[in-house]
This record gives sequence, C-alpha cells and structure tokens, in this order.
Amino acid sequence: MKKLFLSLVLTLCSVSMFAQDRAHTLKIYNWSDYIDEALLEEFPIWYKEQTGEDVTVIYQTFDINEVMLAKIEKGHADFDLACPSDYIIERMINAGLVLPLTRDYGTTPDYTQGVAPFIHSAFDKIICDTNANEYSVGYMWGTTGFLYNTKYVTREEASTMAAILNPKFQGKMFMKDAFRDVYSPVLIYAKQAELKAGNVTMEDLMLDTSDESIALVEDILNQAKENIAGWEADYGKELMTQEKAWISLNWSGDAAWAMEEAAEVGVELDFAVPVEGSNYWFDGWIIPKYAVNIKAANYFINYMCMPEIAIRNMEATGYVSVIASPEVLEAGIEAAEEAGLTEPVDARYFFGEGAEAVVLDPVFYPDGSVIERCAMMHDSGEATTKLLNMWSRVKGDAISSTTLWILLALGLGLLAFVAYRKFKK
Ligand code: N2P
Repeated sequence: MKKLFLSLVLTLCSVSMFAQDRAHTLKIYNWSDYIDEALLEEFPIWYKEQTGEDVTVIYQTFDINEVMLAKIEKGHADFDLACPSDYIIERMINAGLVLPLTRDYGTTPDYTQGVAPFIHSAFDKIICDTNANEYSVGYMWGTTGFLYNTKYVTREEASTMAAILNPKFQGKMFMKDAFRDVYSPVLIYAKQAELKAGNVTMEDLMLDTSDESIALVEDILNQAKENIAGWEADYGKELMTQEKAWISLNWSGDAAWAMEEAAEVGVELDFAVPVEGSNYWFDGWIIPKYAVNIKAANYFINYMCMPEIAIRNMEATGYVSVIASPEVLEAGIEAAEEAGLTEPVDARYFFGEGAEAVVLDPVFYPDGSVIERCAMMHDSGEATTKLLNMWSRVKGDAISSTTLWILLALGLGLLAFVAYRKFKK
C-alpha cells in the first residue's frame, strides 16, 4: 500500500515535473518503506520558510544498495540525494561518486550536530583517503539479527546464527537478499572458535573476503537452503506478521515495524542478535556526483536531523534515527513506557554518560553489550564479484551449463517436432 502511494506521488510529481524547473526540484533516491511520507510533503514548506525558494520533491525508492549504486555509477542518474549503507558509502566515496557537503544552511541552525558521536565515529571508520563525515550524514542505523515468531521459536533458538541450520525451521525461514549483510554474520558464526581464542578480531572478519572464507560461508548457506522459504529484499517483514514463516534474518528496523504490526493481529514477534556477533549498520545521505540541486539537498539533510522530524520518522518507519538529542532520548523512554517495558539497557554508547540504565526498547537501542559484539561492514572492493557469484550459486540464480544444455536440447527437440508436423501435412 505504502509503495503504491509512493508510486502515485512519484507519478504525479513526474507529470508536474514537465512544468518544473530542474533547479527547483529535489530528486531523492531512498530505500523503500524508509520515510514518513508526510515529511516529504512538508519539506517544500519548510524549505520556503528557510530560503524563500520553491522546491518540488521527486522521490524514488530501491530495495538493495547495488541497484542504487548501478543507477548512479553506470547510469549517471541525476539524483540530488541518495541513501546508501556504510559499505556502499565507502565504495562511492572511493569511486569519486560523492560530492562534499556544504553544511551551508544560511541562518537555519545546523541540526546535523545532533548526530550521535557513536555514528560520527562509525563514519570515521570508513576506509578512504578523506573524512567521510564531510561527505555523508547518517540517517538510520541498527543491527542484523533474527525476527522470530515466539509461538514457534524460543529466544534461545533465535539468539544464534546456528538457527539457519536448525532442522526445526525447515522451509520456515526468510533470508535477507542482501549478500553483504548476510556474508559477515555467517562468517562470524563460522569463525566463532577463532574469535573466542583471540586469533581473529571482528574487524578482521569484516574485511575478510578470502577464497577460503567465501567457501566456508557458501557451504553453510548451502546447508541452510533446506530452511530457506524465500530470499527477500523487503517483503519478509510483512509475511512474518502473517505467519508465513517462523524466523527471518532481518534488519532491526524492519523487525520493530513487523513486531508492532503483528501485535495488532495477535501475532507475537520478537528480535534477537546472534550471540556469536553480527553487524551494526548505518545508512547515510550522500549528494551524488551528478546532482543538480545541491542547496536543497543540503537543506534536506539538515531537515531530517531536526529532533522532532527524526522522532516522527522513527515512529512511522520503525527504524532508529542517528540523532541522539535529549528530545530523542525522551521520546524513546516514553515509547518504552507506553509499551510496558521495564528492563533497563545501557545506552551510553549512543546517548552518552547519563544513559547507563534507561528503559528503552532494546530492538531500537540494544544494550551496550550487544553493540560490543557487533562491527560495521566495509566495501568488499574487487572481491565483490566473487561474493556476488557465490550468492548467485547459493540462490540458484545462475543457470548452470547442464541446465543450459538441457534447455537447448528441449528447444531443438521442439523445433524438430514442429518441422516434422509441417512436413507431414
Ligand atoms: C528499509 C530498508 C532499510 C535498509 N526497507 C537498512 N540498511
């Protein structure tokens, strides 16, 4: 429904676009189901108040990073803003595809100052020759873990990556169709003994794309195929609310959204981050090289960082904003209270010293101990093709040469049959 609405907005915008001046249009390319649509409608009003200028928003969505990257890198699409994930921000900065931010907001306050130091330092860990914080401002962040139905799956079963091999879940699991997000947690699981022994670190594993490690992950994923009911980019969260599967490797934000939706129809879902370790991820706004309306793009980033806007956006999407201002903490505490939660988490890593034991939803803000066992992803550079090939082999995307020969033989057989019938007549 959301997507339908967005397409409608998009079409209407595109139609009126003919009459619009490109310099007064802001073209945004973001993940699907990843914004409060009302905020897109309100932005032009706010922008006019701040700058006296008109702007029309064109909003387009994608389901996976790589599609967005290809559109910009190969297609030179003229989006003014895009929202890649950590490892793709790294890739795009290194490929010279990102313009530096101006952070020139005229007399408007700089709300990007509210970004959590945790996210700021995650951007510092992006491997590039420049300061990534000058090229991107965070949007949302979270972890990767299992969304599960408490009727069929225990918390213990969902708290380990071994779940993907658990025979109990035969045909009952969704796998996120995002090779980069799945590769790392599976590798961490495969290398848990080495991790425990201190022979490797999480950071080593996040950068490990050796043939041996890719083969290890491929083997585990092949074994897990018995369990996998579908490879989904975005629809899994909804299907989990309909009990179409019991467990789904997912992003925390989609999990939060699904848990709330499911509760309304009496289905209890929960979320757990593997004990072996996982990824924490973040997505950030970038202004791509082929952007036109750089001024509005910078203002839009600033707008999304306003605490009240960030709070509304979180409520609508289930994802957690990178903004760590006192208002955001307050809203988080209120939401946890309304949900009847009582267990405190140590959220100092995000909100600073005062947040040692605050009652917050742990799907949104996991305890510091969970974050400690997670690390951020990096671009796999030239090894990306190897990873993608492995992913296709596991999913069965690539047609094997045997299948190709069979198809050819069938085609020839059909041709011969048709020719024979014609000849007989
Ligand atoms: C929302 C997608 C979130 C992307 N549908 C997480 N990196």
